[in-house]
Amino acid sequence: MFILNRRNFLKRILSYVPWKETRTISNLPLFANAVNFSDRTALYDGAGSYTFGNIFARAAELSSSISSRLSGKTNERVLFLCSNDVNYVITLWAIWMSGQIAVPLSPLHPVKILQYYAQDTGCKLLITAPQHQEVMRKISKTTSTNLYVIEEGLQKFAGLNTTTPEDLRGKLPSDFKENSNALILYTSGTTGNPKGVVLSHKNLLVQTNTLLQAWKWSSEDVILHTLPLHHVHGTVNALFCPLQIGARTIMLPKFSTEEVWSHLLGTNETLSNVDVSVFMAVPTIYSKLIDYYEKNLKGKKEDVRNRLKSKVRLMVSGSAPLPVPLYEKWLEISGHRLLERYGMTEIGMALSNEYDSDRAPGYVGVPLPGVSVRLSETTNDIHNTLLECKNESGTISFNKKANKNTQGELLVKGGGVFKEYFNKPEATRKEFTEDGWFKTGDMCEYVPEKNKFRILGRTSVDIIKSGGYKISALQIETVLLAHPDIRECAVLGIKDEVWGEKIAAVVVLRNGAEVSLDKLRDWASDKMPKYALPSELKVVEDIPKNAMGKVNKKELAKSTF
Ligand code: MCA
Ligand code: AMP
Repeated sequence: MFILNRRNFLKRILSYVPWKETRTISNLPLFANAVNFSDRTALYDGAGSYTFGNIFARAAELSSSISSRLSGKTNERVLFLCSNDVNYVITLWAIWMSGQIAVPLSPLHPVKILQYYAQDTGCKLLITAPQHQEVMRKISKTTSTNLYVIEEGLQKFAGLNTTTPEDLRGKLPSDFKENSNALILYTSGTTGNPKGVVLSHKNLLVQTNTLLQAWKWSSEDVILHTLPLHHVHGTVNALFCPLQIGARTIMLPKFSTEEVWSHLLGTNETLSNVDVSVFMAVPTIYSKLIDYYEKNLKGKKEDVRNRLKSKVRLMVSGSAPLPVPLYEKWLEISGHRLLERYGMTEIGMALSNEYDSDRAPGYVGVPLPGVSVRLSETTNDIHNTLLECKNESGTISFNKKANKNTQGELLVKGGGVFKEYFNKPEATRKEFTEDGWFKTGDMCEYVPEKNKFRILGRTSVDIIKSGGYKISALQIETVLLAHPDIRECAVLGIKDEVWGEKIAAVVVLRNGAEVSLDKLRDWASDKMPKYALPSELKVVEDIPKNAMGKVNKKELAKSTF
């Protein structure tokens, strides 16, 4: 399926024809496909607009520098920190073109976490844009890794339209293999440090092409991108899809309610002539957009609804449960039934409401094409299959008559499922059943009346989803326990209308000590990202435990908040 080698690549270039509207899904890896849309605009960011051809050409040039810095070696881990702009795409493609594995970093992460990623991946090169060089110099120093600061003006260069498809010929490394690793994204589990999820080029291609088909992308589309670029949602779903199909991306430097509304309504000062047709976000973003609408746009109710109905064709929600009231409120404002889907860093997207049929609030639909799911009764790590459902090229079938509600842990198989946790064979083994199903740790229900699945919640209370970010309660506890005044602590996810869950810390202090929430957040701010800082603090005399010495977090949440 993934058929890239030098000969095919050249063949593709030679068969280049000027762009025409297309829904053809390509099997070329993400960056190589750019030659099909060379003259088309790929991206708008705060500094300008860029064609596919120029991004490709600039990336090809950068890839040569990467190769020489790595003495021609391939398969090395290259960590890069760029803002949400064209530099990100150029750097990512350049890393891939030189045959390396890209590890995108987030400016939201403090130095300590970035250092951990550099050490854990055994990174051989750091790349950054000038605005992040101070942070990256620290990482470079402490990990003794070379740092490459891409020069100022990279954006300007990428905007120059001087490249022809012929110029692109032969830029691909000849040792590009079907199963080359492409990307490492970090994710938190219930135990230990964050793990690097290794996704191959083939995984990414399967994930991207599945969504292109299922959600009916075309090169006519324009997506408004406002998500972080170190997770699957902001990368595969919201960036790789448009890049792969030749569509355009408007990339915002960060989420802003005002900016998003201005693009959706066509009132943005610089891009008023570019109509957004696709939008993807986490439920917290929809909640914040609704809040802004209530305060600023309610008077233009009809205009807002008409505009969104006529210009936007697809609005997606995911990464966390979409509460039914939020779905309904958004429907009232925009006329759009949010398409909710379910995914995970390790598997990409697995379940999705169907583009053309009902979108049921509270449900995440059915397996995407190529995905199989199981609901399993799990006791002591023994998995008893209750129901199995697969989607083969759009045809959905069950292993038995599915005529009653069935609940179980969700297991997943498919071409998008990751290869491994980087350098952690034992952790990888633990996450799969013996017959190769990935254990998501999410409880799920099939409801025959709706003919759809819905997510019931995590099997572990120690995984918190806040603002769409997955956060390990145990990792926060480990940090807080290093505080000189904290003797004991339990970190909980407390239900919250805007954030989904808020992070709450219940602490027992050492004799005579006093700690306020603000001071605690200050102290922890160089140890964890801002979105993981507790936003509730309760000081207690004692944290109750059961006979096994374990805290019942559900009970603790009920009795404390
Ligand atoms: C920030 N604040 C918070 C939180 N985060 N308060 C409580 N809980 C939080 N989680 C506070 C800040 O301290 C600040 O307070 C104020 O809110 C604004 O902070 P800011 O950082 O500016 O927030 P924002 O820019 O409005 O961010 C909200 C956001 C962001 C856009 C929803 O959290 C976000 O980008 N989330 C998306 C995460 C994502 O992409 N997840 C996908 C992973 P003060 O003003 O007092 O300082 S999951 C995935 O990829 C799988 C595969 C999937 O299924 O998609
Ligand atoms: P992450 O590992 O950061 O990719 O987060 C994946 C987790 O997000 C899943 O295991 C689910 O718990 C949660 N998730 C993603 N999409 C949904 C959704 N539509 N409804 C409920 N939970 C979701």
